[in-house]
Amino acid sequence: MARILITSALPYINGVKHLGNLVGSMLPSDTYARYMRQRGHEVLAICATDEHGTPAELAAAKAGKPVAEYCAEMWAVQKKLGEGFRLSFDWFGRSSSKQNHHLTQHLAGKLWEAGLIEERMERQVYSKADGRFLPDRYIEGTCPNCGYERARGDQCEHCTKQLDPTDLINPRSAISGSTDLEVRETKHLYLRQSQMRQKLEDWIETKTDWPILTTSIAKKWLRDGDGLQDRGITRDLDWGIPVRRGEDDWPGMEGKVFYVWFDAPIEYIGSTAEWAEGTGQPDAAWERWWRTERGAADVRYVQFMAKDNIPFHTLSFPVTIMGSGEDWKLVDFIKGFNWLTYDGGKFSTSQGRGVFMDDALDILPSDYWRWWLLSNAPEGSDSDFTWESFQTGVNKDLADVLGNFVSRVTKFCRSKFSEAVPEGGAPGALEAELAAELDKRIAAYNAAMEAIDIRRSANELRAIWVAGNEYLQKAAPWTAFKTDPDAAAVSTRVGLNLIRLYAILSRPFVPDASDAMFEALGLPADTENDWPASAEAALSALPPGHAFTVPEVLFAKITDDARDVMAARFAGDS
Ligand code: B3M
Ligand code: ZN
Repeated sequence: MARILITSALPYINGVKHLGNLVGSMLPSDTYARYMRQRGHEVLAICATDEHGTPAELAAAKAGKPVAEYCAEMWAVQKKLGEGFRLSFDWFGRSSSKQNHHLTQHLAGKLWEAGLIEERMERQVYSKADGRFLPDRYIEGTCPNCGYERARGDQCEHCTKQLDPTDLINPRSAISGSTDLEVRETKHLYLRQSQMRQKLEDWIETKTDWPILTTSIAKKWLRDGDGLQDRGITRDLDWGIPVRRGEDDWPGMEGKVFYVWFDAPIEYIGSTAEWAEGTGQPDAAWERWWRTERGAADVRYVQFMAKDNIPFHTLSFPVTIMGSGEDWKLVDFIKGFNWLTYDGGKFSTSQGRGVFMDDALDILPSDYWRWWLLSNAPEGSDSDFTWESFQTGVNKDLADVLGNFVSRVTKFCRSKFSEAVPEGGAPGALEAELAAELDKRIAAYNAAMEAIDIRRSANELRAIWVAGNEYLQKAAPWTAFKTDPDAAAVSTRVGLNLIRLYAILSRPFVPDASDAMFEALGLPADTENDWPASAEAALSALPPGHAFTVPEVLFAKITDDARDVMAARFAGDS
């Protein structure tokens, strides 16, 4: 049994997330966590809202609420939506928690002691029209690296380069559009990332099993000379974690807070500390996941995130925790994702384009979305959500293959035998063939899940569903029943056992359907942990006489009309 720490990138607080955000980190992290728990490993799955920074302040202002109140409300909304999608985080915390304040200030103090934080008089952009300094995201301009004209002051989303606001060419205020900007002097703290270049490079060199997407982005910014510039980690904002070193005031830094990207990854640790407190455990409980000298040396730590977050997780956050000189657990594996597009373009909050998590759950149950998103996860390249593709995935895979199988087998058994696993007959060549096929498929499914190849895992799972359907087609108990009732009893019994097997294997992808299958079979929920070691044994787990009920339709098909209505509803303003 291994110990696996899983974190999903923290959804930003400023609104309900869209399906692209969901599939870019939270959803696959849940599928992986569920799989690993079912395999008997000790898993801790952590997420939280990322609550600081100017976009939070602006969203609160727009909602006409104090920022603390806005964040508390949006946290509750996001937590509830996560539960609606059955995201099985052990804790969904908040980067504004007291634990994160404490840890962020503590690590800043350690970095200062280690000489890795420098005080600098910074020349910072001040907007006279807006009457304020314009940090990071509130300045837009042309990227000095790739020429993209709408780069933000913290990062160019086109080429992923981390930027400082003053790097931008032709800067303008993103609030007012004003170009009447001037540079004023103000003291700020810089994280001396450049001091850690060699250490980081050596560390990343050891990560030979990382996906190419992850290492290529990390190495690009490490080797490109200026990729590992020292980074400003403080901002002139009211909302955020006050700049202190440990428990002490930081002279000259009054009224400033840490930069959101400094404290956000620390919240992975903070949220784990929140979990310990929230579940009535002592600090030792979270430390054994994070402090290598307090039990975390044998933890495998896996992070999930969209590709624009990779530089912060391969460079900035490791600098923070390595540079502290303390025994913090470093990430072992980073799973990065490309983009999900919506009907050939971008999801857009402002234009109401695309499907957001709240709308999605209003329209259809979470399993439908989970299945399509995971089986089309943007791994090797970007993926495009279209309503046709969604309709096909739901109707073919879920309704025709999995749902139909469950319905056929249970209804047939009820009508020809009874609402109990039939007895009689003995497995023969067809069953041996099925077991051999399943053994091969389950091994492939396991391997894909271990490798966190989400699409490949979905394909293997689908193949396992298909194998059951093909078996049933060949065995044809409805025909056999007239001539050879024992043969019909065997294949019906195997069919019911396949439902049990599907409930277990499908659970990381479609947990509600798994629940429905367990319930129909009268099995306790902990049957999920009975991961099959051999198909032959799994196909006779339910003994003759075991009672079941015919479940409600597991998946309803999406009609062409319903599809067109949904497509029109989410097409956006333009
Ligand atoms: N909140 C993702 C974003 O808003 C960011 C992830 C933080 S992970 C520590 O783009
Ligand atoms: Zn760029």
